[in-house]
Amino acid sequence: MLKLYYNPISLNARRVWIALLEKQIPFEPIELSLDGDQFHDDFTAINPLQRIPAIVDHGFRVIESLAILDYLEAKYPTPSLLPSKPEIIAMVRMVETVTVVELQPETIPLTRPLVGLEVDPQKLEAAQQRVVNILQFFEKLLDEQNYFAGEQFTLAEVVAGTLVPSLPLEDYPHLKAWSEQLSQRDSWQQTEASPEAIKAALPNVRKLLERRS
Ligand SMILES: N[C@@H](CCC(=O)N[C@@H](CS)C(=O)NCC(=O)O)C(=O)O
Repeated sequence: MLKLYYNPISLNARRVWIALLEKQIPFEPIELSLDGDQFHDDFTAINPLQRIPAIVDHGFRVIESLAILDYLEAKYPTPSLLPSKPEIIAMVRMVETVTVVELQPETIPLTRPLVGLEVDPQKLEAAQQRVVNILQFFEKLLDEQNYFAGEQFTLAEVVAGTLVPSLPLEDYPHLKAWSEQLSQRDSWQQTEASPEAIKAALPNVRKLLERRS
């Protein structure tokens, strides 16, 4: 059976967890504490980069959340989360890339004060401005449609929908409605980290952020 190495508060792992649930792929969840489990030899043999998520599917190992999503889509194509129309592929890839490459790093300065770490006020302001630009862009993309690619739920939701809803969305009515719609799905409800899990993980989040600064 496919094995998923994850932690309940990891956004990167949640994407994969949601895709597995949406596609109804049976899997064995293997929780790593992120308090050192990721550095153990057994896991390092699976992911030399010592990060989650990782999957092992009948002996085939994949790391990096976006690569795992592509693998799952190709290997388990039904239900499809990436329709083949060129415009839809472009939209999905654009939203995925903006989320992971542009938006996600900007949330790090926003998170630092929440775990008691200092943040340079100029860096914080620049990050806040960049987040606003990206949310405005996403808001326009959604316009009057239910999902980024139109009326079909795709990998754009799986990727953006695990990060964007954690940001303040009062000024973005389309994103707010989209986020509320996603929160009704079983896959979102089953993978939502409890407030207790988040609170318990804060010291680990602090350590992870310290290592990255
Ligand atoms: N680019 C990777 C990022 C993975 C990542 O940063 N995972 C974090 C948890 S969300 C992690 O395992 N951190 C462990 C560490 O930094 O020691 C992906 O998308 O899969």
